[in-house]
Amino acid sequence: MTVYIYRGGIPIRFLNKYIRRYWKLYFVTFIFLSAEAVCDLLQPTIMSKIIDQGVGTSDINYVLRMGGFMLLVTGVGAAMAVIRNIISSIVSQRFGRDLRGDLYKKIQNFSFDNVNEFQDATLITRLTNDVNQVQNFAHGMMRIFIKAPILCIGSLVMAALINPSMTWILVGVIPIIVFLIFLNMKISYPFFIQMQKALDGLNARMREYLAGIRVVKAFNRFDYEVDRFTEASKDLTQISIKGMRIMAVFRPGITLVVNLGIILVLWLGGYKVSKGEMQVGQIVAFTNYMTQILFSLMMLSRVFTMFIRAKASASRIGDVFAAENTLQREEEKGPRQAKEETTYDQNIKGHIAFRNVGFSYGGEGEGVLHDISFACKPGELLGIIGSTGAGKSSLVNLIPRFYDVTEGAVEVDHVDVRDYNLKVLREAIGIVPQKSLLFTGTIFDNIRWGREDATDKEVEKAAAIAGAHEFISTFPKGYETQLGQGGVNLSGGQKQRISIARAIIKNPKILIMDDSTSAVDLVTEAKIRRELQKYMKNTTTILIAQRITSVMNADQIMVLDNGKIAGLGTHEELRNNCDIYKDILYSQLGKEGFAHVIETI
Ligand code: DCP
Ligand code: MG
Repeated sequence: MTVYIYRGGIPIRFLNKYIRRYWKLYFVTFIFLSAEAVCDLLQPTIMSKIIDQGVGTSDINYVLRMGGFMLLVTGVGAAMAVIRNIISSIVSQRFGRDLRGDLYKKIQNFSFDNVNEFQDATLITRLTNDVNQVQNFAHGMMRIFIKAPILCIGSLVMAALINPSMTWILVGVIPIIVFLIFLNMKISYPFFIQMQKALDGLNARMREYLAGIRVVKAFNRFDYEVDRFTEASKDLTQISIKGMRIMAVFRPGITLVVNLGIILVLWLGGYKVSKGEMQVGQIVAFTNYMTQILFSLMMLSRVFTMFIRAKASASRIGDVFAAENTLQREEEKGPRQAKEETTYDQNIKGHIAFRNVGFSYGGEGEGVLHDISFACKPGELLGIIGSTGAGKSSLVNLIPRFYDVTEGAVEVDHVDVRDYNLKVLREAIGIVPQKSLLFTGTIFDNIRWGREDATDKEVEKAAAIAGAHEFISTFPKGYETQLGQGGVNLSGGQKQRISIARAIIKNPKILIMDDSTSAVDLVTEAKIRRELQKYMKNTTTILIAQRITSVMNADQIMVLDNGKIAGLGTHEELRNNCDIYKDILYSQLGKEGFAHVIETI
């Protein structure tokens, strides 16, 4: 499979858009942050003045005056912090919302190839955890980004103003701390990336398990699944522990360096005080500035850790944004340009033609379909039969362009499907997928999902054709019955019939039913078929089936074998000419025995 992910570089250019959108508010928070920093910087100096000039000389008035001033500075700082916090929360929440929304939209537009490439589980982690990481960083920036450097440099300057002769202690300590922080980041960066990957693995396991919980229980494979989950969980734990261990070494290391610096200040300061070169208050202020420097550097390192995580997350999000939609890619590559707003919609009659179609997933490998050619006139019924894996679903998926052909062309009304506006094309096609998927909501909503403006009567009519009206009526709440996620409170056959109703309410020109009645009993299936023939006369229908009885009456039957057409014709023709068809026929007639009876029901 071709991979469209950027492996090199950091595709985080997508962030520019949000930076452009929010930079003004960011700027405002930076102003507030700077003001906060100035307030913090003033405190130790004021304190040293109170100690040396107020307490030292017993000047109570001075103490009160400066104390009041200190209170004012603190108050101003606190007020700034509150306002800045409000703004930064709003901005980061909005930023997260926008990013998540855009990402979701992008994923919505993904072709099936794209989704296969990323897999559901990683898309979910990217949509949730990765967006959160980036959002956290955006928030962190507004809390500390400007403040930390101002505090750090400001403390240095203020300390130098108090006593230049001891500033060298600070000048010596800062580079050591910076170096330690840098080393910490360099070592821990790969772990964060691994952590994210391990989290993906864990999510994938969990999703698979939950989706298949019934099978797991039925096969008593609970222990096996638990083991697999534990395995994934262990991976995450081990990597996290390694990452944390590095933190555990560096954090105290940094504190140690600073404390050594403070000891040096106290020791040297004590000596200077005894010699009358310095005052006690100045030493207090000095150690205060020292801790502020430590504090600001720690904050900076926090921002950097956040940055590292956010960078890893952002490039994972960037991969999604950078993934080219494989369908669009085809359009750009080929000579054809998608015609905007083509007016085919009114006129699509439902003529389908495959011209020497070859197809393989991801455009590589030996291919799933080979040299498929056939045509269906509007209103015709084409039955497709063939063993599992023959390529039946793959063949019909080419018509609504879930995938694009690798060779040849698929035409609807003599126009290449790649020349249609995708929306217009899909509007004309109704699909009942092989695996029925219903949504949370009422039965009514699920059927009307096929066409938003369908009336109650139309919904009922569609349900009746699909053979669903009968069983829906037996529910106490009828069409208002709530379905759980995936429609768990319906039987397989009931789900299939609702999916059929959902497809036919669209009144499509082309109806594709991919093994849609496999879970329906033979009598009901025959009934549905008759109804379809009656009401969908003008709809070209492609019916994939396992049972010959399902396709016996079709205008044409295609026998698909290993991606090739092994026979194409009516039941009579194939019965005489196609060996594979004969085999299927005899095996099924032998097994079901009564197949011929079904026709007469
Ligand atoms: N295949 C693939 N990637 C997919 C889907 C299918 O590589 N996303 C492969 C698996 C099969 C081949 O393509 O070897 C044909 O698969 P189909 O789903 O088209 O097969 P059928 O629909 O005929 O099988 P079934 O009757 O089981 O539905
Ligand atoms: Mg199939």
